[in-house]
Amino acid sequence: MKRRMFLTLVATATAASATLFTAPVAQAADDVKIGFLVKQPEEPWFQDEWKFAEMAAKAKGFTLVKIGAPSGEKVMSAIDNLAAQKAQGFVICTPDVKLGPGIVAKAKAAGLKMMTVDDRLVDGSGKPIESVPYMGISAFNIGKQVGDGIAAEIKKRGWNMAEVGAIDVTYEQLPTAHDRTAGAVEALVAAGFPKANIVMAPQAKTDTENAFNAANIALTKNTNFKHWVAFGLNDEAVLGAVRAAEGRGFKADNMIGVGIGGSDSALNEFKKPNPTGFYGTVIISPKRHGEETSELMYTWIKDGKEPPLVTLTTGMLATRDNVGEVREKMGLASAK
Ligand code: FCA
Repeated sequence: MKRRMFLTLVATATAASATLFTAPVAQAADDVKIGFLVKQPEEPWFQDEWKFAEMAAKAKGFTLVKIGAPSGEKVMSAIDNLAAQKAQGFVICTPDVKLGPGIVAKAKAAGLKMMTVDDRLVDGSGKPIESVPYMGISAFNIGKQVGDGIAAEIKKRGWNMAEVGAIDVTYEQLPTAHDRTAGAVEALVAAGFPKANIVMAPQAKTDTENAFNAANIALTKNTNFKHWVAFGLNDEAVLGAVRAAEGRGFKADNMIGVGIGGSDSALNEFKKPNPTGFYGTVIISPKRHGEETSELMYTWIKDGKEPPLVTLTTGMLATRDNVGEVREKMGLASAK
């Protein structure tokens, strides 16, 4: 009995002080809180997305809750957590698109609005879940820009295409990754690159280490090429291939790697005093993917206006020679 009284007293005191402490934020009841979940928080692209989401939060006056969610379990507990802190919605780049139906059900049960970014959720049969608003890159076209950039540079260097191998770092279980590398292959072949010289290098995870391992196998199995080129779903994939090629003596003069992204992984490579095999990147917009998605979610919560169901963003090819200009054109220059 005594114990219960004590507990009641503590609870009352806590409640009282909680009221006291939150009192100054008078409009707390209709404050907007938005979660931003990303699958690989250590990747510079996602750091940039968060940075731009923070900018939107500051400008609009909502609270942003950044959560790294590298597994299905983490996504599920993050949604519970958001609901417990009275968030009204979240933006997510899922660790696995096949979690789609589970995430949709969980968000619905928790009463949270949801929008996806970068990677689109799929249903049990692998089709995109069209009812969930999505902002992604125009993957196939951006892949084509990668392939065109590589082909132009091969021609500029006067290489004989028959003597060039292409490392195609693939991650087929992710539709946007498939579309990006498929676009690059199509553009290369259209430019006269021999299809037989394209070597698939499947990576187990979308990071540099796994791309390095995949590319090493491709290089070991194909010792007949004089030069190499490489492409993949992002900058990290291409950096892995570039590092693997360097290990076998294919440096800047004999390697043309073109990534997708344009965040620190690529920028740091361009800042090195001497060029590397990482020749270029198609810069995409973490500003649109971070800031605009958060603003769309904010408007949805505040005014009930649902975001467009599909928004596809574009990119621009940049090399170490013009990266500053391209970032400027894309409205990214002030971000660093
Ligand atoms: C996917 C990739 C990221 C980034 C993003 C736009 O999520 O894994 O590296 O390219 O699309």
